Amino acid sequence: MDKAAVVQKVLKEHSKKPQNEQGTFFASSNIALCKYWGKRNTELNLPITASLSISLGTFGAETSVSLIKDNKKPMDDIIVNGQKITIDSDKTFVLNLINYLNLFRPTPTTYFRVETEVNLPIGAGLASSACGYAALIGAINDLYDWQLPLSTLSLLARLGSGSASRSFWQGFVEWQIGTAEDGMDSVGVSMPQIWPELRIGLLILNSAPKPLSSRKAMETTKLTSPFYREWPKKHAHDLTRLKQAINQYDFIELGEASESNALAMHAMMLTAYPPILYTEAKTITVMHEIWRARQAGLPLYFTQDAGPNLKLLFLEKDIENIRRRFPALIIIAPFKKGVLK
Ligand code: 2P0
Repeated sequence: MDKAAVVQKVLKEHSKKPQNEQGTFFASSNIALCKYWGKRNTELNLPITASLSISLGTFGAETSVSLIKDNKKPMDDIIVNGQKITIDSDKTFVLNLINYLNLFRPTPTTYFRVETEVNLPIGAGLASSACGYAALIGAINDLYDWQLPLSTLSLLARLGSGSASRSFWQGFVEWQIGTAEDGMDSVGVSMPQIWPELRIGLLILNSAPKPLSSRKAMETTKLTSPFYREWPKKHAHDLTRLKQAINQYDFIELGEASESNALAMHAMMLTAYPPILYTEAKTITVMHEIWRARQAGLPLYFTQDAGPNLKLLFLEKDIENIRRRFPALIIIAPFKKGVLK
């Protein structure tokens, strides 16, 4: 089954006739504590393992979508943070986006104007594709007034980018593997636990776009790393630990399981061919700082995605101590509104 067949199945009773001039939607970004790394179906972005994330509140993408009426140029208008993005400026990004938009056009020759404001560095492993595709399908749903439930938006967002399936809720979200071949049950599910003391720190060490996309990197890892066959086992263990930690509000367990999961993912990448290393010298320096702080009694952990930046995990009570050590840290309280200054 391809993406178009899935979309047809999901939207069989919905028309592609715009009901609003413009559709808009905001989606928070999310950081995986137990990672998605490897697909069982690359067409539908169906994962080999489940994954579990925490949402980033006000950090994300606000997108508006409308149809271009005077169809002089046969192309979509894509504007990100006020800048027009063309195939010449970012080929992969634009082609992926056009292919996704093809699934939702009223006619094959109707084009979209997509305008997005993202308040995160794009392409630097800070999950901007997650909030990007989630906000896009949310805005398309609003344009056509489909009123789809969030779990269906999650399914449709996954066709654009896997991690986008987790971007429709606040707090902890599990993207379930599902068993259906067409992926109808591979969607995000929100967890009820609220943990007001939990803090996420974004430590941006390099905001340049990453040289290798996660999409390519996870496929290379799956196909060439001799350790990939161990990943589902290790991952299942981490996921069980993490869910238990969340249920019991056990921060040490949450930190240990998350950090270990991220390190295993990066260790595995290093054994791929060609080897993949997102970690930079600065990343390692900070890891050592975190481990030293922990040895000195500070409950501080990190996770790392497809880039050199680190996301720190800690509790509200240690905020001043951590801010002193990492003055550039952007601190997010995922269960409270707004960004902490
Ligand atoms: C995650 N990452 O769980 C993992 C950890 C990066 C590191 O999901 O090919 O952009 O579009 O489904 O979602 C990034 O991969 O990949 C990602 P596609 P995506 O957050």
